[in-house]
Amino acid sequence: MKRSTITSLGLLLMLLLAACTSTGSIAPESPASTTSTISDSSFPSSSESGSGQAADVTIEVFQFTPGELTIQAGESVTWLNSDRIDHTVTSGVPDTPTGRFDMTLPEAGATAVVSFDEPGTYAYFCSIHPHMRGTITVENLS
Ligand SMILES: [Cu+2]
Repeated sequence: MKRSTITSLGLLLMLLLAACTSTGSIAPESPASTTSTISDSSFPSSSESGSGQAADVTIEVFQFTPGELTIQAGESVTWLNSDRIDHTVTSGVPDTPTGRFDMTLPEAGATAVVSFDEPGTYAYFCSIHPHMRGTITVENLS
């Protein structure tokens, strides 16, 4: 009776010691590996955006930049999506699209080009995020 109590006490001590050593060896490793994973994934994403595309209007952080652009008749406008989500370049305003152009730029780096031959003011927006608006003013060649 007494011997079995001693044996189970010894087993308990061994289990406690084993538990202490295993948690002690895991703890210092996990914070270090988490930190390196975060910095590894954030570095390539910031360097990817410099693709060298010649864009007239950049779509970035839910905005057309510049929001107002003036060109000469016969010139074209290139839009570049720098966000990692879909945007559209849709002619008109959200309630009344003109149907002149409606392009989806599905990812970062996607571009769309529209040429403007007729002078005038062309409003456009993003049909996914209607608060995103822009204007192209086409001036007559003189
Ligand atoms: Cu959008």
